[in-house]
Amino acid sequence: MTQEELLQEISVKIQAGRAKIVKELVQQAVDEGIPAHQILEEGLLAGLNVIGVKFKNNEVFVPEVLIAARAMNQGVAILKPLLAQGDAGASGRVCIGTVKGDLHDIGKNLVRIMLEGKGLEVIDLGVDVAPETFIQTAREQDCQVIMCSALLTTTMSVMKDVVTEAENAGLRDRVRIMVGGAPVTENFCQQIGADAYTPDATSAAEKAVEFCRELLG
Ligand code: B1M
Repeated sequence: MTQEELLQEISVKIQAGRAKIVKELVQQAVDEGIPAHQILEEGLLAGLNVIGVKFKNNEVFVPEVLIAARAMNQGVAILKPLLAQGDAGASGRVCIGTVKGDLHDIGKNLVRIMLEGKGLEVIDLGVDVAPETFIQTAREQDCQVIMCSALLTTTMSVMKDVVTEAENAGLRDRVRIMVGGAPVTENFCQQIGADAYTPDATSAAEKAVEFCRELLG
């Protein structure tokens, strides 16, 4: 199999939700020297995107998407140590979660991997996180950054509530609020008064490091 065929096969097995085979193929790709980010983008995420389109067109349903998502997580687990490699010299503490009403966590988990790779301390609040939980955590654990992820257009508005609650709690000058996830845009970020939108996990981690540096001096 060529490297291109191997990545294509990973995508196909993601679509079929074959977690065990995905793990084996991802390991094979790593052993063959394909860069982790390429395996992620052209293998795992490519497969999940196909499922996403089929889901939208009612060609597959929640159970198939769930199985594909599980296979995705298994593949990401193999890549995690490689994705997280890098300049782990930064310091700071952030909390991250998928906002209330939203259970999508694959993107959030990728952001977490990149944050940890930079050396930041990450408090992962999981999914379905209420605004008050973000605020309470940031206050009690002295976080420099609150990071909110949303994948549903219907849950994006919770991010505005996080900004409002941070203002009400008097935290706005010492905590930065970052937003992201497929439906989120720069424009939306500005509208709700958040501090930064980033389109992907790598840029999210870079921006979080920048905010931590700025706040910690
Ligand atoms: Co859902 N789902 N889903 N789903 N699902 C979408 C999001 C959808 C676009 C599918 C579609 O219609 N094409 C659609 C949303 C439509 C909309 O809102 N306009 C949708 C829907 C409708 C639903 C349900 C309502 C379906 C139903 O029940 N009828 C339901 C909602 C459940 C809920 O949350 N309450 C639902 C359920 C599910 C599953 C549980 C089956 C599963 C999630 C499993 C899991 O996450 N553990 C699932 C999945 C897998 C998807 C798709 C197929 C894939 C999402 C994903 O993981 N993408 C998705 C279709 C699609 O996106 N193509 C879809 C890969 C991930 C790496 O991308 O999260 O964007 P993403 O993260 C990127 C960047 O956005 C960024 O970094 C990541 C990597 O670079 N990023 C950040 C993310 N967070 C960030 C935070 C930051 C910065 C960057 O700073 C803070």
